[in-house]
Amino acid sequence: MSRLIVVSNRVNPPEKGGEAPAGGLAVAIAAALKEYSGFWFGWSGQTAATFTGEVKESRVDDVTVMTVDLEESDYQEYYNGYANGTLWPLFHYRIDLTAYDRSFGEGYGRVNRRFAEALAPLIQPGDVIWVHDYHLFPLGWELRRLGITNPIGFFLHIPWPAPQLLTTLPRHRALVEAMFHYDLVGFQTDEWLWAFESYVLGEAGGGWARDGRLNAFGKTMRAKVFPIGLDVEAFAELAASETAVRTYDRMAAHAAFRSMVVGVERLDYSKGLEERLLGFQRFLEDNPVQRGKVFYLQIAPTSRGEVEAYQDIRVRLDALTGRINSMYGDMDFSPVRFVNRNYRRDELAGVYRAAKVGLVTPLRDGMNLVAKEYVAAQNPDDPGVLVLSRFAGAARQMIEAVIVNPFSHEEMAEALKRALTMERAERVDRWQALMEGVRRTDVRTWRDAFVSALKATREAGPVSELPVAASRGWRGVQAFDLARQAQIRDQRPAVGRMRLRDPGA
Ligand code: ADQ
Repeated sequence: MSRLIVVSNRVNPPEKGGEAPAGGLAVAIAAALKEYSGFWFGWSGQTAATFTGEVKESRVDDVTVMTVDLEESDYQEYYNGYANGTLWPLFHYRIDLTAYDRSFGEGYGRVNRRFAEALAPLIQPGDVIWVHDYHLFPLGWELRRLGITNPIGFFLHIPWPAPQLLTTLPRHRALVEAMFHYDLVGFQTDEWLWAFESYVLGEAGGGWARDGRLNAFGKTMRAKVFPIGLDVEAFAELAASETAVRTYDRMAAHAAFRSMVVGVERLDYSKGLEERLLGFQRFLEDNPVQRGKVFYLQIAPTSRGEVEAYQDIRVRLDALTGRINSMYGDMDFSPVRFVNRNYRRDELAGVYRAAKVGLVTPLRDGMNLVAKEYVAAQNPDDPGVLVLSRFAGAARQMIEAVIVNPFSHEEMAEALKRALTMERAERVDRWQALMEGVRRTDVRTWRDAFVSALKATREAGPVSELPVAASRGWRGVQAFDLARQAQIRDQRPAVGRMRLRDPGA
């Protein structure tokens, strides 16, 4: 079997039961590497006075990792700068927070070149290379420049922005052109794929080959949807562990005679935490009978604290929490608990299970694994209700959740009321359908589908037929939009696994 080389910005396999923060990407990649031979390559998380390119090898929880240190200026320009100061906000539709600084772009290009130069000597014929996320768009191109001809795929964990937003980025064409040096590019949902194709057709004058591959910049590649999922078995093990059960008991005792609503995410403006607090406030305002009977626990550890846009979120959330608690609290009760720290994943599983409502309401999110974890942790006989933002990639699959628009406080308040008062039979119906989807689209399905599509794309050889010329340009995009919309409409009933009674009817 060929080796799999996974490349991502940070290399941090989550240690079993470890305290280290485990992002969705880390959890998913570690699960993928345990079953393939190969290694995980990326930044060690350390900075050095000068870049040496020395690769350090180690084993973490059965995964071989190869890491390089970066220079301090790399860290500032590439990581804090271009990746998290420019691309992250732009790709989450926040052009108001997007920093366009020439030095950031230069640092980003430099680190991608350095990664490629350190990685290239480790690649053997027959290896399959899988690059992850927005930190590394140009890596495939850099590897090709160094003569690497192996199959290389790229998966984007975050949304892809609409062309109208992407074109605000200086040198946006170079970024998209870089993607045409991969054999396969994967997106979380049809919506992000659709936005990417719109750019390729409308801005880059590209088109489709007859076999469905995309052609632009004189190159051909395949773009496809691969929704990421959980390592369901590992999560079930965590949820059944002693720590999870102990945490559940502790939280359930705490929530006796009261219902707990839970939110869990990194402290990030894309996750909609302020809007969520305002929605909860509105719920208390509109439903006096619920006051004192419900509390909302928000677990949100600090992330990317060196990036300016992240620095004042905590202050604003503290102020909002204080306001709601002073308005609706009592001598012995606070309706909002805001906890700014990481928890072990087994503890989180216990907290999820004790919560009557999982409130997952990002303003924009590639997929969102917390939504899936919340569902996977529930008691099948008496499950809680998932309230999910329509702007999370997960909402394209998890249609049996209570879907909300997080920008509307009224809608959030109504959704909370509906979730907290939902009859057991309906909760069970919804949960069964959601859990079936979580199982069906787990991390193994995601990994295997991507790796086999990457190999198949390479085996299919060069495209023999020219692109369909009629689909080029903005006129082509209009026709394409209509066709895609019809396709999405047609797919919806197939995605839904049950028809729910409409409680509002
Ligand atoms: P993230 O933005 O990190 O991931 P998400 O998918 O929700 O978002 O994953 C978060 C992970 O971190 C979950 O596994 C969760 O359990 C864990 N976590 C969150 N808060 C924690 C805490 N306080 N303590 C410990 N663990 C915590 C990016 C994209 C997503 C995409 C994933 C995977 O932004 O849209 O779903 O990659 O592709």
